[in-house]
Amino acid sequence: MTNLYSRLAADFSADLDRIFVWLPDGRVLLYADVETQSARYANALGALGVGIGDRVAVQVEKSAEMLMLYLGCLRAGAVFLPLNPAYTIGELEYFIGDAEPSLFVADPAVADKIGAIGSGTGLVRVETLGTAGEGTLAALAHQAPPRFDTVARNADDLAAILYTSGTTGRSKGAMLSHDNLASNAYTLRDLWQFTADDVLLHALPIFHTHGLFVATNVTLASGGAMILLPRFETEAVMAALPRATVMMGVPTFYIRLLGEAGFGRDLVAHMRLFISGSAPLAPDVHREFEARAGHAILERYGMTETNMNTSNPYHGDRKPGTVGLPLPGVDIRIADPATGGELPQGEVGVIEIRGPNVFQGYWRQPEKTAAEFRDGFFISGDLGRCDQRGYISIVGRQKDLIIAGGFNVYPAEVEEAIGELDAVREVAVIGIPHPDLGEAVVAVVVPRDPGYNDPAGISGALADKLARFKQPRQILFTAELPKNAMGKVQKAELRNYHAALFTTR
Ligand code: MCA
Ligand code: AMP
Repeated sequence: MTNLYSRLAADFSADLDRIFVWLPDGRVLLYADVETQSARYANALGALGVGIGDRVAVQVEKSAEMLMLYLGCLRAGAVFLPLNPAYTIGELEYFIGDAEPSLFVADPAVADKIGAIGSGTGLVRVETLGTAGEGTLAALAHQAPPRFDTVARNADDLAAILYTSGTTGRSKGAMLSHDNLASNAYTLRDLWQFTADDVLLHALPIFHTHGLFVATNVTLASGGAMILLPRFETEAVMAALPRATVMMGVPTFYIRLLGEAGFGRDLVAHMRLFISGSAPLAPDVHREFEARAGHAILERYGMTETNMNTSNPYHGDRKPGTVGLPLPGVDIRIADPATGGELPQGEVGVIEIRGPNVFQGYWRQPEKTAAEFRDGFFISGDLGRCDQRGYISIVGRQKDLIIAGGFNVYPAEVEEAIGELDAVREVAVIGIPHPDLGEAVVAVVVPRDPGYNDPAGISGALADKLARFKQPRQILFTAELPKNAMGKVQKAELRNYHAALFTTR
């Protein structure tokens, strides 16, 4: 039984009258509805000619319908490929050309634009799905039969492809198998002691590992419920907290809650667990949260390519500034970045990961895949150290990456988009500490004309090229960039120089 859906259903079908999703308007979705609606989507996919192994690209706003489509894809053996709704047409062209989906599911409001992308990209078919269950795919699904025999899959067969950007070149599609997702869901369920009595406050996006796999699969694996909010809005989250038992979030969620005078012990007294990940949780935020709320946030560490790797313990010390211990069944080594040799305990090296959680490779990029593994371990690009008790701390990154509000931004991609502009001679993109987002994207530009000083001109030119979260929060101008003897831009120096750009919390 290696189809992820079959494994989840074997557990949750013990009680199909339980609630899976609470919607913001008070409506609910029962586990019985999960069975029938995912079957309808699986049948609709079949009617559209989507076969086993075909990619289904999905760029829609967060909704319970989208989750039913995800499960329908699993059941039909199709490969679910979620995309951030913030991606521009230019970005989408690349994903479509690379993944060659046989179906693209778009938000009804933007379907025309997707259709206009053209056949050159290999796009075969566009259907629509809206948050209230409207759209052509939804209509087809609602009329389709409510039963479907979930197809058998092998452990390594693909369940999903998630695109992740890279330091060089374009995004790579991380191929995740049914077994990758299942192993992680059950490990986390057991470690974090999820049960059918849990109610997860879900305010994360569902096009990434955190909101889609960690939050949703763990809830399904335990037969629990989720309060599905469209996005993180502090007021709505505060209003929903009294009905929840667990929350998962990026550090910005916790920073924003702490910014509310009304946030404190009374609101969260009944909560069982707060989990943080996707970006570093500052130790002072951890401590302030514990003092104010009476809960030690449980920080864990993961990647798109590997799902979750480490977690602070459920029982025992949740150490601020650490990402905890390797998950059961996951091997982690701290290696010499140059040689791959394992380093003595306490030394800083690159974090390398091996286990059933580690992906199947990058879609159609065997060389890139090979380059990121050694001795069977995946090279994360994160720098860390392990203490005497086995707790791992992430102390830096080998990869040139900015994490803003839990979203990853690769400077090379932003530099390329800005560097193409006529007004720009040279540009360096860096991450600067930001009180709300953790880090914020900043561009330092050397203009061709020394008198040029028009940040709005540059940001305007980026609007159609880059998703909003990748666009710089500030664009600064300078006569020259600091460089080393090899002519390489000294980003650390630039970061230090601009470190106080954003006011403190
Ligand atoms: C939104 N904007 C952003 C971000 N989010 N800009 C930079 N960084 C961001 N993260 C844009 C909006 O489009 C908006 O643009 C403007 O910034 C102001 O948005 P604001 O209202 O302040 O933000 P928000 O919409 O409230 O969003 C902030 C957020 C959100 C709640 C932190 O970014 C979020 O939900 N992040 C979670 C990301 C996540 O799930 N990552 C997991 C990746 P305009 O003003 O033009 O409209 S999975 C992963 O990393 C691994 C596997 C793991 O370990 O989990
Ligand atoms: P992505 O591949 O987009 O899913 O992002 C994964 C990256 O997020 C990791 O390689 C880390 O750099 C970072 N990350 C995830 N969780 C944490 C955490 N708890 N602390 C620090 N960095 C994290």
